[in-house]
Amino acid sequence: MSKALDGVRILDFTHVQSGPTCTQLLAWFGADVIKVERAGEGDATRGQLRDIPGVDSLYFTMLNHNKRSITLDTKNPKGKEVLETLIKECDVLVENFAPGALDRMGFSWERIQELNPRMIVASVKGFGPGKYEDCKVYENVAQCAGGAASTTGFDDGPPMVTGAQIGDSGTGLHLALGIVSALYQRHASGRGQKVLAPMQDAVLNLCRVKLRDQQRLERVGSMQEYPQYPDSKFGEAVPRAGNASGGGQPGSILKCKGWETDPNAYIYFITQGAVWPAVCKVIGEEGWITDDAYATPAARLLHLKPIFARIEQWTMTKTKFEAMDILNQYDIPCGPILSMKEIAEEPSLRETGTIVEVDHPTRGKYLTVGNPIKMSDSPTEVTRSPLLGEHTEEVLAQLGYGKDYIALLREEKVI
Ligand code: CAO
Repeated sequence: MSKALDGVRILDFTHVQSGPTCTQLLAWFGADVIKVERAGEGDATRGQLRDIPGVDSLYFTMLNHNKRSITLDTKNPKGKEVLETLIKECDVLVENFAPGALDRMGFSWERIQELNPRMIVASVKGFGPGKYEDCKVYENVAQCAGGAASTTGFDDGPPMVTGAQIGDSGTGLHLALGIVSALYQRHASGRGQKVLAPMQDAVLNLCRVKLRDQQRLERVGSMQEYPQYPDSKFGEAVPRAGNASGGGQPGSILKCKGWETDPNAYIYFITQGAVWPAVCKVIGEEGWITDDAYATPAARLLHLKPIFARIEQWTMTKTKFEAMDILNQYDIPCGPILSMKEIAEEPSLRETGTIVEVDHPTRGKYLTVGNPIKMSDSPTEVTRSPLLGEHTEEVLAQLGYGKDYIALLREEKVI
């Protein structure tokens, strides 16, 4: 079956997480992704957080499926010449080097345009133009600079980063959308263009609701769905909201049976207005259906803490899965707090290909997250990540280099 991005060739100059997430998605949609790695070393993540000595780490393998790997010293004149050929032959160059690294290598936007005016040059950087544009950035720096950390955690605790890699993988997703849009525009314009996804901007985009709340706070002085309301004071900036829902329907994480020993025996419970009578019936507080202090969403905002404390008395009598089954009978929105162990074993995620088992020649079988985006005409088959330089000769031959020259490049450690 054909794939959405069949025929698109990506020169993948990415490393660590943000860039590789992007090019992995493009590979899953059918693009031929040629990962160019430093001769002898490769992507630093191959050797980071290793669980098996001498074997590509899960960090690397889980971010580089369905790609081909070539090694190339792009600072060597012969290596630069090979890179020029690749630029001429590919549609998109994706990179997430430190600011200025591509220019220092001799491949400015102008030079790339000279070589291939149709080339799309897509970059992840920590910051966009401005006073921080030259800074190197990793995940948590982006979470802090993009507004996520100041708005995550509890009011009486420090700023908190989240386990979801919104700085790296979140930016990679944004960049992928920019690339496919630029490919689409190229059909009409015939030209490539620069695509930039700064990590700070991508995190802020995902924190959009908190900038909404900043403006509400400035206008109104408080926000009734926040746990600070009505007892504590609000300051000048959006406070950390603990586990309160970010939307118009109050929600909280509540203990379930077994919470004393299981750190994940919790459920997220949303007291959606439409199902309030059902909530009252389930927890045995039918009087709250008509009691003026509880009957309307506005009245309930004054008592959210005692309301959730009462609901928790009920959830603590059930496991998170029992509570989920009962609450779903009444259409009450809720969700169990699933551990990574439970997710890894979840049959429905296996069936949809979101959790996939992959075989690797040196590591053996491992679990990975497959393509979370499902397309009816472009199915994804997850194949293993390449070994370092596994496709160097294959790709160079495709580019027209003969066996003797490839041997010379190897001898001179260009590849
Ligand atoms: N051949 C020869 N040299 C190569 C090469 C190759 N195939 N591939 C890379 N290099 C060189 C680069 O040209 C650069 O050289 P200069 O410093 O002389 O310009 C050098 O390798 C190091 O590249 P780097 O600065 O990008 O790598 P780093 O480990 O020092 O920094 C990171 C890593 C992530 C902090 C930085 O790349 C960065 O800020 N990237 C943008 C933001 C980003 O994507 N961050 C997310 C990373 S995931 O958490």
